[in-house]
Amino acid sequence: MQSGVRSCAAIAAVAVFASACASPAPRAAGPAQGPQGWFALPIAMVFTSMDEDRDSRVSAAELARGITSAWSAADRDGDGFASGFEFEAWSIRMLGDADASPARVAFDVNFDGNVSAQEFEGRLGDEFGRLDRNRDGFLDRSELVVQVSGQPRIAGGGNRPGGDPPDDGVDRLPPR
Ligand SMILES: [Ca+2]
Ligand SMILES: [Ca+2]
Ligand SMILES: [Ca+2]
Repeated sequence: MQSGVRSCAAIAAVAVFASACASPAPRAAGPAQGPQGWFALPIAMVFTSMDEDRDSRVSAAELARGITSAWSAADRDGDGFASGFEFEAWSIRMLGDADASPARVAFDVNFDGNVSAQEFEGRLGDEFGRLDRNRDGFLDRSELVVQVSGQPRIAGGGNRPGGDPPDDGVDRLPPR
């Protein structure tokens, strides 16, 4: 069972949605039941593409080089800014959707409608730090997937009194 869960997690890191792995026998879904299982974050696809040595984790050095490469893909005309159109194209290509998280507003710190190289690097660096839960300077696959319970959300969190860590805890970690 444990290895089955692990292989589902590995698959989830590649595919965006792997809810089919979640449970061989689907429960009777109530009306409030959401998707459940293991999910890879859209940003995980960006980070895993930076894994140059294919050791299945992304180092800080790989991140630095990966950001340079990702930026040249985002700023297609090389003017130093990713315009709204350029960023949308990059988001669809790399995150899978124009509205996938992190959205452009999360990059565009000064709200001028463009994402500068500095804003791009800053946002991806912040995402890396936020996801590196064990603070070892590497992003492992286990830090790039989240488990979603499918249970209705309770405002303010804490919907799992049973003791499991929050399934979406990566969103609650403070930035470094
Ligand atoms: Ca690596
Ligand atoms: Ca900006
Ligand atoms: Ca780590």
